[in-house]
Amino acid sequence: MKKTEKKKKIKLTRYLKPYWVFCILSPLLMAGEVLIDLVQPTLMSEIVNESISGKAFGDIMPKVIITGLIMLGLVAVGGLCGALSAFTASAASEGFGDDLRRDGFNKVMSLSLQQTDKFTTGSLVTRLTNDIVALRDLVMTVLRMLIRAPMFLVGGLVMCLSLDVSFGYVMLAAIPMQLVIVVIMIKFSHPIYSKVQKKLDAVNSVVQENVSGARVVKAYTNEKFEIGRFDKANSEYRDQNYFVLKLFSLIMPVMMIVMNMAVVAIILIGGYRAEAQAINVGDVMAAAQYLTRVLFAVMMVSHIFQQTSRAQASAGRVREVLESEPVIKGGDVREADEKGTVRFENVSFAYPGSSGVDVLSNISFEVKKGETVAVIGSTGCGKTSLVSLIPRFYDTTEGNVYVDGVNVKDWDTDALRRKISFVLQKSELFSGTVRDNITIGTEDASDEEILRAAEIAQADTFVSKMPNKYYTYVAEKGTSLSGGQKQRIAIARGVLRRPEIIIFDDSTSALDLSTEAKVQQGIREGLEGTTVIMIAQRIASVRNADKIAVIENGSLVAFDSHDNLMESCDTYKDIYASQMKGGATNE
Ligand code: TTP
Ligand code: MG
Repeated sequence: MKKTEKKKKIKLTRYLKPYWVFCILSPLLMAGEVLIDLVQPTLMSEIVNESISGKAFGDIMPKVIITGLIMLGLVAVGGLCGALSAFTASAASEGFGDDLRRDGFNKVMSLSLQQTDKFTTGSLVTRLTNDIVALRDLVMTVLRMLIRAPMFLVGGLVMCLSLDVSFGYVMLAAIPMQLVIVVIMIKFSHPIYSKVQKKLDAVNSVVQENVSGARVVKAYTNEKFEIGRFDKANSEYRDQNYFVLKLFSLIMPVMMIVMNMAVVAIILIGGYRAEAQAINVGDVMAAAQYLTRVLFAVMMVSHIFQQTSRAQASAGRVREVLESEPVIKGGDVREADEKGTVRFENVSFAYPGSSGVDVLSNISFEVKKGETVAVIGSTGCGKTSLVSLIPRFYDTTEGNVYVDGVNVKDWDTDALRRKISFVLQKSELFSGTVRDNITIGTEDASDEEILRAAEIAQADTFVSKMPNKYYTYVAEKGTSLSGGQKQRIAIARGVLRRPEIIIFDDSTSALDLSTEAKVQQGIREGLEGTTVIMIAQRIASVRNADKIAVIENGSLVAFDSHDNLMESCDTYKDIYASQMKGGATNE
């Protein structure tokens, strides 16, 4: 519908704006350093010329000492300028990188699930770290080199030619040679950089998957295969990077050779000219120094280009993140008259990016405030997908979902999601204490409230036995807890919010039937008035619900109470019969 919307272009240079003072100061200070540096060879030549002038030692010394002191003083001032220039450039580039990373992270947080899935976690990590570092480095280089290089180039040329115009021939030969080398380098390295970053994405993805899936890998002793997968990604990354590095390691010596040959040429020409009394020996030395500065300037330019081409690849990747607009954008409704109602109206749904196969088709039903509605159906029939539409994790392809009588597309997304607690099928815990994990989204809860929520979720029974109770540290992803313990902490988190609507996606699957019954009773008593939508596999878990939605292959085949379904719904009767046979239902 809104696919034609124009993409916002983001200029990364705007991230330099807050640091504009530093961005001006740094090159200015650098200019000071360069100017002083350009004077040094001239002062040096004066000392040399004076020393070989044949005057008496006593006559030479005062001038040598004074010039030497001036040189020293200038070096000190130049050094100070250089240091301050480096400070200011770092302040600007670090600030730039920091702001960019923060905005990038905020953007990632705002994206819809389908978008983060598409980027892949590995790539998002590389983009927010490595790519931003490349951009920060470029800012640093540009601030430090952009003024230094042309000043050295022009200043060095002028000073050198002012000593003797015939040195111009050397320049005329050496500079184009250096430039050709620079152009060759840029031409070859530029296309490689975006490939290098892509390979790094792959490396990060493998590391990420294996660290978070370490248990599976170990359980299936699949380390060899995974190490192989890593080696492949890693060596591809190395090869791409290696190519660029080889190119540079070849080019540097070539540039140095050109430079040294040019110095030799200056000394040769200068030697002849000095013999002809056309120039002083000290001036020849100064000319050689100026020449090296000119050629260094060309090398600096090549360095800037190299970093620019690397940063260009990174800039594209960072901009891609910053410019993605969340596919799911909220409306502006923040309040409604109804509370705690959910209505599906002819809803069909296919996952974005899938080949358009409907996961849900034409589903309509209504949940009233305070009702408990269960959703049952065989694995993969679309239960999780169905409830994901309520907090608008995804948009329907047809039909509409209404919460509190308002279309979820019109709700402000935060306001909508604050009404709902969603206890996910796979309990996600974060590293931190038990308390931290329960209070996600309700950070200001009191100890009393937390305890009450934990009691309802039957979590207090085991948390109170832990060494530091609610302040016990939970390892990353809750690895230090059992599956059922994790589920109960996740339920406590959902309860603590005191939502209008609470959704349990098979959240009691790891609990034994008596604990599950206690949780359900706790919720009925503790969260009175809250609408409960509960996915479950076991009839025993759902039979007390006000209504049960029976899903089969993405369609709603019945929506009624347990007793009525036992009379009228064959699918439900089949599920019941199969579970009775297995003895899963405790009558
Ligand atoms: P689910 O809605 O996840 O099915 P379910 O919750 O009923 O299954 P279970 O009891 O095992 O939890 O999936 C329905 C279909 O949608 C299934 O064919 C897989 C597909 N699917 C996607 O394509 N992308 C997704 O992100 C998810 C969650 C499911
Ligand atoms: Mg599911």
